[in-house]
Amino acid sequence: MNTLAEVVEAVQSRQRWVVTSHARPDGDAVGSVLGCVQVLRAMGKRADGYLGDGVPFIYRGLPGASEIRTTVDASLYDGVFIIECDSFRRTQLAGISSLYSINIDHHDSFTEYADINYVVPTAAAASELVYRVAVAAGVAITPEIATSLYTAVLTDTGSFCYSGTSAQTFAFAREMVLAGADPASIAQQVYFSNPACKMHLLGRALSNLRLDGAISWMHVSEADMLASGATEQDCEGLVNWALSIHGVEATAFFREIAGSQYRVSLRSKGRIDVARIAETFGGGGHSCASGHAIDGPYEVATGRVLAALRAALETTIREQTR
Ligand SMILES: [Mn+2]
Repeated sequence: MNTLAEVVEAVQSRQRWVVTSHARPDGDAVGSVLGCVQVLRAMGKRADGYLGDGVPFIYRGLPGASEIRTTVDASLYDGVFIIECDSFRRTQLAGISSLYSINIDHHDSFTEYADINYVVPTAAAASELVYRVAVAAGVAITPEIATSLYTAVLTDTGSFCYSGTSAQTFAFAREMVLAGADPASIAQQVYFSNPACKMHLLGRALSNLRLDGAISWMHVSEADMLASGATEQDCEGLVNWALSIHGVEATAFFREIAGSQYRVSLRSKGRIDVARIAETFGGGGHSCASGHAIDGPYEVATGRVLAALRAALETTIREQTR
């Protein structure tokens, strides 16, 4: 593992940077990339933001979002700065693995695949690490940088609700507000600007809600997606509705994708470590929020995932009553 100083030195010793994050980007991925691009430019570098899947609708108002591109010509760059990915492949950007690489991440399940690796699992959002880089490099936080980094921490903590949220998280958020992030207008943009199709999809997902003791699950099929006019990005966050039920400890959200496969989002209120469950299916994430893919058919996929959740729950109960 490398130090913050080594990250800054690595940036300073190369001139042209690709800044990127994972496919199906969430608020942390988008906000951190946009903030990082500005930080690197303030360090005198050429820096451009790339996201293999583009910027989701609700984040297109962020400063610099319209500049983000989806494919990269690596020959134009000296290095790639990768935010919260466990591999080059997670970026879904072709050609970048030949570049000098920096990996910054805050996931519990991480790998040290890059030339420089800086991972802080106690950080509530990757954007906090971008902020640390900025401070270490002596970069002043502009209102634009603050807006992007605040949006990232707001969304990655579930509006400061998830268990990773600490005094350190609020200290970071405070710095962003002092630097010019406007909490009310950012919340308006992120939480009160949903496309109508997402609400129709939510209705279908909720009508598929199932409950068994402390575990809940729901799914959306390709037909649900089609009927509601929704796209992949409209699935983000739906899983939280199934977790919001009294007495539910963990939940699974199944999204049907091509070829009888399912993308699974797992969420926990804290007693069950869902990162460990996702890892057994080839995925990963945080102890309270993780994901993985699984082969169908639906009954087989749900059977396997629910069995893993029930086993984890039983283990937790046994340990707590011991
Ligand atoms: Mn994150």
